[in-house]
Amino acid sequence: PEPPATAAVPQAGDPELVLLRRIGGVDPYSLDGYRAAGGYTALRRAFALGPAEVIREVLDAGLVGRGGAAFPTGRKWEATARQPDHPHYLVCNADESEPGTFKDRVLMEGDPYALVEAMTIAGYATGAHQGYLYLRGEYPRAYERLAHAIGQARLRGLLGPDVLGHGYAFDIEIRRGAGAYICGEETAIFNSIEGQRGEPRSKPPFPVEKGLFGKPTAVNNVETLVNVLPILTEGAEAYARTGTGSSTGTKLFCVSGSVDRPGIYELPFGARLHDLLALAGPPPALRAVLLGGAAGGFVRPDELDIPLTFEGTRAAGATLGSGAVLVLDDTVGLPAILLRIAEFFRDESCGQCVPCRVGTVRQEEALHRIKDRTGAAAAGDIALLREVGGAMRDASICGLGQTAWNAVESAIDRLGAFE
Ligand code: L3W
Ligand code: SF4
Repeated sequence: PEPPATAAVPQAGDPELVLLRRIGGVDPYSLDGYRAAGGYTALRRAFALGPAEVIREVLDAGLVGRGGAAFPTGRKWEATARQPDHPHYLVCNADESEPGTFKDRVLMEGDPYALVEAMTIAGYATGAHQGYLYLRGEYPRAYERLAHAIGQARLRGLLGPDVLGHGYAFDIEIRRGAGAYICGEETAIFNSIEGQRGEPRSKPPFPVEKGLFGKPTAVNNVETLVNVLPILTEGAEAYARTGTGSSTGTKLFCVSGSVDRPGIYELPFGARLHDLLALAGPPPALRAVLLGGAAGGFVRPDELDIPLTFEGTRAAGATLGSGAVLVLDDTVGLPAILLRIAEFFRDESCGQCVPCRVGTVRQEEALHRIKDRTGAAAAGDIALLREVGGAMRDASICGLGQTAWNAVESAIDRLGAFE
């Protein structure tokens, strides 16, 4: 098929953009600059509405989680807010570690006050007085800017015992990860913050009931939280006019691989994959696009018309995940890519449960064996991969093991890898 044409690229700072609007246009160290660009109007509106109405707005806006699982944010907040057990906690999952995902980094480095404001609103809505920002350890610049922003917000009464004079107490502590992918799993974050090994807990109970320190906790991804600002400033109805019925608003896509302009692109949900590729400068000979990162699925060059929505990508046998879009041209060796993904999961498995601990090793071994073989020689190992993959998907405790075979399965079934 013809490669998509190249289109004009909207620049960060463009007022047409929602989440990237201030990036590059405001000084990330300046609270006054953030306020002059509209900062803290959302928190004022939140205080005017009260916690229950803030949750109502988020529900009406149709906001769903941007970490990959697309769970409705308003439902999570409502469930946390109504728990009789106290204290409640808010955790921001900023442990951005999905291969090919770097959108939260751009938000945190370019617009740190937006996350501080959004966390304050989330804390207010869910009845939390303490927020933890669990930040990927390999993001030193984001750490420095967020720590500065939190310090300034405290000095100016935007965090602390009486936020904006409204009698609401809220503060944020940053905790930094140490390089483990699994610490981005929401319950492994709790263990890590509590000083335990970063291993996932079995769910249920869900964090909304028993989370950090065993208390009700709302955990949200950075991009999810930042979306709350336009919801409150523009109103739920206006927000929901962008996107589709089930995927409202805009999404940040992280485009990497064989493109001329890798980077972050903000598009309304429902844009087509070929629209996104046109912005990034597609390769002349496209082999496939891996959507959703290492846990995602492949899209073929004849499928670029799929809508970039959670429901649309699912229906096409792929996933939107956290927005990773890895573009592969026809010079790429698919077996080598699959092996790299398998190595990644084997490396990052926490080892707590057998299906994932053993399955990720067996998967990598089988891929090594079949890398240079095709046809009948590879068939036995492909059958083994299916069996091991099925066991990992059905019996692993957490998302890492449950999705560790997704990309390999998709490459075999949709791209005919090893044929
Ligand atoms: C209350 C219920 N809460 C579910 C909550 C749950 C969690 C959220 C989603 O992530 C994704 C995967 C990949 N009452 C609830 C409930 N919840 N039922 O909703 O839950 P879940 O279990 O569907 O997904 P998850 O395990 O939180 C798995 C993606 O994560 N992934 C990697 C992501 C990497 C990044 C990154 O680097 N930034 O995001 C890897 O698999 O797409 O869909 O909060 O508690 N009845
Ligand atoms: Fe650990 Fe893997 Fe089990 Fe998750 S599925 S708890 S990463 S061993």
